[in-house]
Amino acid sequence: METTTIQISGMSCSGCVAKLTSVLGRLPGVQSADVSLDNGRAIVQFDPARASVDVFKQAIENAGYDLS
Ligand SMILES: [Cu+2]
Repeated sequence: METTTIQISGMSCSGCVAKLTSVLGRLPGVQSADVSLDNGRAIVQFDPARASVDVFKQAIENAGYDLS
């Protein structure tokens, strides 16, 4: 497993956190997604053979948030 931290801008409430946690958590190869509103970031634990940071970033943007 690998862990990556992704900075996200545009989250404004716990609903955003729940949405992104769900979006990231559903991606193949993701073991856990820990999204923090206060820090504006997601910490994702994943299997590098099945998932990549690029896929996470794309999913975050598709959900309507920006990468900072
Ligand atoms: Cu929100």
